Amino acid sequence: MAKELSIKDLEKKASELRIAALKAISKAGSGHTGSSMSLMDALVTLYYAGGAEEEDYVILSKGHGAPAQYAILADKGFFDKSELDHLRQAGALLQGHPVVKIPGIAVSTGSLGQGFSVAHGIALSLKLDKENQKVFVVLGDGELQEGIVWETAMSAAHYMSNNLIAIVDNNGLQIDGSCKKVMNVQPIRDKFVAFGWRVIEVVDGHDFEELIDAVRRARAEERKPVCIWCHTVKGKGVPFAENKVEYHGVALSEEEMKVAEAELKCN
Ligand SMILES: Cc1ncc(C[n+]2csc(CCOP(=O)(O)OP(=O)(O)O)c2C)c(N)n1
Ligand SMILES: [Mg+2]
Repeated sequence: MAKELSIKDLEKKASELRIAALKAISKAGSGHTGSSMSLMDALVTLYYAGGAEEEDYVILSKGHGAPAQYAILADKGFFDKSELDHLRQAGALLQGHPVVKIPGIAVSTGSLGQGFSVAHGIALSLKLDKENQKVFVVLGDGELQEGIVWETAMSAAHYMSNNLIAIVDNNGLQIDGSCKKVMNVQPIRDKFVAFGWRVIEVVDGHDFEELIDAVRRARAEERKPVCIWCHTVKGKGVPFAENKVEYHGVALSEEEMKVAEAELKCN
């Protein structure tokens, strides 16, 4: 079980990890800046305040947000922190999307939607083995446009997979525009409820108190798979990149990195 951290500690940890992820992307010269920032607080909650460190699965179905999870896994000692300096280099351990050869990564992801279905497969196998672990799986809102997401949602409700907890990183943006404009995914709550899920809304997906409470409630659900529907800000923590689709998959320049680091250190 993770050691109890105060809300202040969690905020500090998240800022440090944001800097680590941004530096790795910046050094690589490519990677998903906005996407990694928007899911960081949900991941920090799971790894540092949700008990997911040892016993549970944390699967990034939106695999392009990998730098956030890499920064956490390095901090947790799954591999050496120096690996972050080689992100996306040919032959390096840490590639742009998670792969199972990386310690701490259970499922290779990147093709949107697939991680969700594999996560449900793992949840089903845990039930068969009468294991109590939970499977947390993080999806982007644009990712919900994939058909496989709804096939998984339907089967998880059918099999009453209450050990599957989907976290939807609802930042409103996709790769090249708003989700609403590309293909509207709302109303997300109504869709999951119609498919037989319990939905827990997190109004501020960067508020640790709210996130911790949502994870606690999700863990207690006895019959249904749970969707933690988090309203987030793409690029969160880097003011000039917040809510800017232009920073979806772009590395910060050295100059931008300095500004971002100074901002994050003030938090
Ligand atoms: C099957 C598939 N189609 C397209 C892509 C290309 N792609 C990568 S990220 C992305 C946008 C994802 O948006 P969202 O799920 O909202 O994630 P965010 O970056 O906003 O967190 C797309 C279309 C992909 N990785 N997989
Ligand atoms: Mg999005």
